[in-house]
Amino acid sequence: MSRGRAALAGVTAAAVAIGVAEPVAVFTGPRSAPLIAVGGLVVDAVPEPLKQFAIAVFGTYDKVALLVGTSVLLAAIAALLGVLAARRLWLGLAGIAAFGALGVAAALTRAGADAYDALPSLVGGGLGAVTLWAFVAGPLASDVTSPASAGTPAPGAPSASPSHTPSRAPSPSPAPPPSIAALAPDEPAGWEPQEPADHESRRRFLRGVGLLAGTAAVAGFGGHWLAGQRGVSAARQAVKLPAPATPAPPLPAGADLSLPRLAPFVTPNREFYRIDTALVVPQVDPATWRLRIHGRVRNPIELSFDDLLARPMIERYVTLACVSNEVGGDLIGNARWLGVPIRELLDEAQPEDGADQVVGRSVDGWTCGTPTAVLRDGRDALLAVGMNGEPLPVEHGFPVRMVVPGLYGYVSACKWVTELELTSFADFDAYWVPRGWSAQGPIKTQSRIDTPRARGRLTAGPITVAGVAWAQHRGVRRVEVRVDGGPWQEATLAPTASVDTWVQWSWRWDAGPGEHTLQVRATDAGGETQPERRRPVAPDGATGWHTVKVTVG
Ligand SMILES: Nc1nc2c(c(=O)[nH]1)N[C@H]1C(S)=C(S)[C@@H](COP(=O)(O)O)O[C@H]1N2
Ligand SMILES: [Mo]
Repeated sequence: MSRGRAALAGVTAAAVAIGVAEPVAVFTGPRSAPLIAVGGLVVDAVPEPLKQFAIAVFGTYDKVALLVGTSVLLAAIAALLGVLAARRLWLGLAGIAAFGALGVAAALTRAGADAYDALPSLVGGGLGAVTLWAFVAGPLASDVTSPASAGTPAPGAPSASPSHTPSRAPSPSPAPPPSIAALAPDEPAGWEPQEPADHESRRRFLRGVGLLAGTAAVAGFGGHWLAGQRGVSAARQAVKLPAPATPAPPLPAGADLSLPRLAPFVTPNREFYRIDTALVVPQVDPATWRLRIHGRVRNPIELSFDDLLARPMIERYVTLACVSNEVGGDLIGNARWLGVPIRELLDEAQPEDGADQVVGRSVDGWTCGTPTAVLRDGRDALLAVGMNGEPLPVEHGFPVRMVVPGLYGYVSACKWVTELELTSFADFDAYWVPRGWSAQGPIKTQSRIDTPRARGRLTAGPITVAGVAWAQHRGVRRVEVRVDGGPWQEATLAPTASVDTWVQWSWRWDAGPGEHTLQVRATDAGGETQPERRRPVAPDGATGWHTVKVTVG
């Protein structure tokens, strides 16, 4: 078998393995599909600098990049396994078995996994192995010259070893001189002499590849689509949100300056940034959802979704921000959230003394650690069910998530939350802490220039410079702008909803021709001004002044 054919056989076997696993995963859940399960392991294991790189380069599309990267790597390994299998069939089969085992292990070690989650990898691995065998030593093997010949060699039979290849069945035309055969033992199939038997074998091989790859694709994409149909979007549409007992105060007139390119005061749900470690969005059925408040509490509580909806709800504008947001970045959004104050639930559960951390745990096992004191200090920390008047979008945590004003998302904003566990910071590190991020994550004061854009070309004359600034739960007192390192000039702040939301600002600039540098800085209500010093996002949020260069003509 030529090296090219062997590699193609390996890739086809891998495609069959991954493809047929998908329809099985329709029954066992999308996270048990081998590609997703192993991808999840990679997400959790990727060294932090690399993940930073991925977030920076691919933005919120880092998951697609990860899956594509994983697939390319898998294809390369599969090609290698095919070549190995052509030499020693058992080596290739052992390789497939190892990958199947990896898939099983990955599926079984995910949060909330059960024994059935092993099935997609087992079925996929099994059929992948049969495929490899069929190409190397079975009915599709290239050195079986006619269907009537020798029959089907058993796995591991001599036909799998390259030494067997030269002694192929006699052919009508003279065989190539041994010297040539010896010089080029692994020539691609297409280079071989056009003997009828060879021709026939190549056709059979290619037909096999086409048929199996096609089946794998249909099974893979079909299964994936079917699994999507089993999601919770229908259940989400059926949710009737209660009216808030305390609605959000109406937005003050002028909170939204409605300037082109300026972020709107309320971020529409479909434009709201999304950050999480989930390779497939968790589908949590509100009918079976439960929230457990447990750990170091005197009175553990368990709530159903209906229990939660029956409680008085409040509605608040809160600006959520990601610790990975670079200076000037857009991993921030402002929404009107509807939910139950976490404080009230904690009061009922009665945390023990010293239980200074509340660990929010998601269905997918992700955790965040929030100071108990922050959740009880009177701010509007919510178990949210509504976002801008709709049930939470599935990617934003349906049916229930945490929203805590003033803290970065990674320490507070648990999506698809199912547990609040009272513990202490000394006793438990949440997901991002052992990965190098600070256990405490108060949001740093920041400001951003939205218009004009960096490298913009403008006409001389009056120009409105505008953007947003935020210092959640402290509030923004002042925003200043300067041009070309000149004196700081105070911008006009638009009215805003509360200290928990960002604020829009604007400043009239009489722009003269030339290259100019615009800079912005904000001061919070406590009088603290953003430091000039640039710090990276890790471990607890970036600092520095957003700086934009423009050309005025
Ligand atoms: N279950 C779960 N919740 C999570 C995360 C996650 O990875 N998994 N990421 C957090 C982070 S880092 C941020 S910034 C916010 C983002 O919320 P959003 O995607 O709704 O904007 O969710 C938080 N909640
Ligand atoms: Mo984040």
